[in-house]
Amino acid sequence: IKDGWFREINHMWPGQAMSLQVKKVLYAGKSKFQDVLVFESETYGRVLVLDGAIQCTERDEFSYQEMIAHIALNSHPNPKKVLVIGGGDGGVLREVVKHDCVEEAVLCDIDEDVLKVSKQYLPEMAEGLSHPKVKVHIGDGFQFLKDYKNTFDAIVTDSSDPDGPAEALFQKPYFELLADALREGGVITTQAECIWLHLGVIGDVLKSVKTAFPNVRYAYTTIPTYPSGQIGFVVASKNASTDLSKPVRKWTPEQEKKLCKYYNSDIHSASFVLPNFAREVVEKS
Ligand code: AAT
Repeated sequence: IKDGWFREINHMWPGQAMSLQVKKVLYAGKSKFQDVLVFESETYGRVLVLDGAIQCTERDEFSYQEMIAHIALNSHPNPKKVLVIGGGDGGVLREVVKHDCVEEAVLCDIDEDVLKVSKQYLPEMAEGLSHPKVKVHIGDGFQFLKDYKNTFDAIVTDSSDPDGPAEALFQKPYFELLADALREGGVITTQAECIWLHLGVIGDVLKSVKTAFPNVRYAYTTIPTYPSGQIGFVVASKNASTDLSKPVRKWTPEQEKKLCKYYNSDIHSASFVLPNFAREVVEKS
């Protein structure tokens, strides 16, 4: 933070940096795994930053949390048991428990400090952590998965970027563990970066996921405070014949408006439509 502005400088997006004007720093510390910063911004509400990278802001977090959760859950006919890897702020859990069919949602984040500061400073996201259907585990997502076979209907990987504690969550052995941890018909979504910056990463992740799943797609959402304003998800299912771009369960338009600020069944389908330069990479990978 310099002259009252936070700048998101990172070698993963060289030569550019999202800047947010800071009203007040609320928390700045070092956890066992990463630097943790929370500040009140002038125009985006409160902001959570890990190792210098923006994880969420109160103003636009719903775009990412709704899309990564509901694309997976509405691509499964009856998800009962759901796992979230990462997502320590609780926002994805808040979305997962909106589905009445979900009986249990488990979260595994590596960093308990993220949960602590979220409970203290980001209550509208952290409410997901204390929902009665939710169980929280602190630990590495990769290690955690090794103990679960044939258990979950949907797994959402809401992880930070690949340089840091989340590195293993972008590699082939992780996707094999995900496939094994899913029950028949299971679905995943996983944070899969930006078409403007990370086509190489996206291609590699798609290739790895395709070795473990027969049905693999890339969808995305728009969000001003993630690098270049766009972030995607690799979506995959164990069922080869499901068209992941067509939700198998839908809320009514009235329910959608009540439950979601971003997601609706039209945008679910639209989020899989890619511009030519990205489509080429996704189809080749
Ligand atoms: N919903 C907020 C968005 C995030 S949060 C990413 C979370 O992943 C963090 O809470 C971090 O502690 C957790 N995490 C990192 N590595 C692991 C791991 N190995 N196992 C479990 N949890 C982990 C993502 C923001 C994306 C930013 C895009 N630039």
